Amino acid sequence: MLQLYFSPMACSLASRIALMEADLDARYHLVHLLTKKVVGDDSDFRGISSKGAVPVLVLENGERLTECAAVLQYIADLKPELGLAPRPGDPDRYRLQEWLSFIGAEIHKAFLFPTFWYKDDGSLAKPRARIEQTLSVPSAHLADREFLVGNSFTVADAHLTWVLLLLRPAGVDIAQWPSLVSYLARMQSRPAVRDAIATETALRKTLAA
Ligand SMILES: N[C@@H](CCC(=O)N[C@@H](CS)C(=O)NCC(=O)O)C(=O)O
Repeated sequence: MLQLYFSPMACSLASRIALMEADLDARYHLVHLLTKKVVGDDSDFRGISSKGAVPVLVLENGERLTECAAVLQYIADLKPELGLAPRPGDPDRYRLQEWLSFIGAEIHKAFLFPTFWYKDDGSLAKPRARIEQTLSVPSAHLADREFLVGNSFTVADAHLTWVLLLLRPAGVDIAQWPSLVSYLARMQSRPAVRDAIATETALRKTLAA
């Protein structure tokens, strides 16, 4: 069985959404990102991945795959008939990779990561200013489209959904991008997305308690 190392409402949420959209069984291991401990057996998460970051997907053959973009495409390719990623060779596959890279590098690492991990001693002013310009890209793209790539839900939508959910806790008002507001509502109306978020919201509360 697949196994996912995750932390509640971290970027690994996109992988959980993808697994649930694909209706794939997996064993989930909760990681405390500050202590780098796997909750339950208290083992050192760095023994699972030297990167110390989620997601880590343990494949059926025991290999471990990291990085959202790779993990998401791997999950999508387990059920190609669902179209969670355009098939290799389809020009839209590159569009999917284009979005996964943009979300991972320009939104997650350039903005969300420093906002949540570093003390705001004034150094966050630049990432904050830049996020408005960065989010205007998916906002314009989604003004007349339902999904990021093609005409159906892909793992790029799972990734962007996670990013948009974190905007409010990161102190950014999503209301300034009406197309992103309606996109997020559309994504959250999907049963798999809704259930994944509900599960991780509940787990996050447990961790905080
Ligand atoms: N480039 C990685 C970034 C993964 C990442 O930063 N994950 C965060 C959670 S959203 C994490 O585990 N951070 C802990 C750390 O870096 O120490 C990816 O796209 O998967």
